[in-house]
Amino acid sequence: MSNSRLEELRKEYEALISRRNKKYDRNNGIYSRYYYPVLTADHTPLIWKYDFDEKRNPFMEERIGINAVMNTGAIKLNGKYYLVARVEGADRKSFFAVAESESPVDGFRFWDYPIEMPETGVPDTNMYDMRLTAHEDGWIYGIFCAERKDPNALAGDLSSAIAVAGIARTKDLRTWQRLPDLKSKSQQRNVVLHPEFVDGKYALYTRPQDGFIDAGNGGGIGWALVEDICHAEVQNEIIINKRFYHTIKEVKNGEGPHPIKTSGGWLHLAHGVRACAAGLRYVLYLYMTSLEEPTKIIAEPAGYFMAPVNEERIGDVSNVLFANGWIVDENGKVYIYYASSDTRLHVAESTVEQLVDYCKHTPTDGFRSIESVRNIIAMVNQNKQYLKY
Ligand code: M1P
Repeated sequence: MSNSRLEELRKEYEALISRRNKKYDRNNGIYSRYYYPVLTADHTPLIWKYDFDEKRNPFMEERIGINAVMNTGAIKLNGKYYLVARVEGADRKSFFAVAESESPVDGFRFWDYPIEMPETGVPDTNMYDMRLTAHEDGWIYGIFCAERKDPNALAGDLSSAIAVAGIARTKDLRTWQRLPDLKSKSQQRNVVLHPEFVDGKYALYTRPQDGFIDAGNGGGIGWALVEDICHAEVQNEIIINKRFYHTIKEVKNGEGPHPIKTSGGWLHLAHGVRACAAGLRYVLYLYMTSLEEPTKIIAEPAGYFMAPVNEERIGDVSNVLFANGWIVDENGKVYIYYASSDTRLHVAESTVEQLVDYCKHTPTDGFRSIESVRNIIAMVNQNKQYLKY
């Protein structure tokens, strides 16, 4: 029985991995979503989950459960597409694993082994959401959230945690060198390394937060320069992308992957969070900063760029889109790897040109209903020749 069951599992698995993806026909002119998720829990290798030995596993039971595959770092190396995904086990522990493909939109297959990330002197309870940066110093850095129980939690409080930025580097995604965690006065999540030196220093996008969940007084996406990445410390932190009342990023925001350098400025992808009766709603937005002054915002469309739709709306943490990886191809195409509801990973396609056009020509947020109406009136006035009444 077990042999035939294993055969069946293998067939299903190969059919899933080799399934070709397709673009949705309908789009908003800015990007196109692809139909199938690029990675799910079902994409994780059978050899991670099943003991293939019939004697030890006569019923061919799943021995290790995988709950979700989501928020991924992304990079193209030697012509191949690599995702360093957040994999979450049924035991709630997240870890990193590399999936590789010849194509940006399908065919992703995990390597046989997940990443055995080296630790610092302080053990990590959980690790997730790696941002990959091929830095001009020659290393590929992975900065991620390292989570540990709050040592000051009251007895009986088994939930309070501390988030810090873990830093590791590699040349090949296989062998990782762990560096000391980022030192910071506040907790930090969503820390991202800028790909170039700025004034001879490493530049970090930060997200200071009062607590593990609450951004609190942390005013938004921050920026800090660091002399030595092997002993990184946030000393002077400025907020470059602020949160605002009654916007999509009222409660929290966070940098996605590192920004893309374009002739018109640095193009950023980020997530914004607001609260509603259904809980927190996470959407994606874009903004641009100046090439000369990377802390200066030069464009920021109002509202979201992508929000959860259809099945994306439902999952372990519903109503969430989150992205920490994108890849720009040599032909200017951009592949945005975004996870939905902390459950599965999707891809959307655009081009640098389209995204910059979107950033530079979408009205900015006027912060009040009347300003939104005025934006529409201005649009209608431009379209006067097409008016019906
Ligand atoms: O559950 C939604 C997201 O919540 C956190 O993001 P943030 O720090 O911005 O609130 C992270 O845990 C992220 O992994 C998760 O997708």
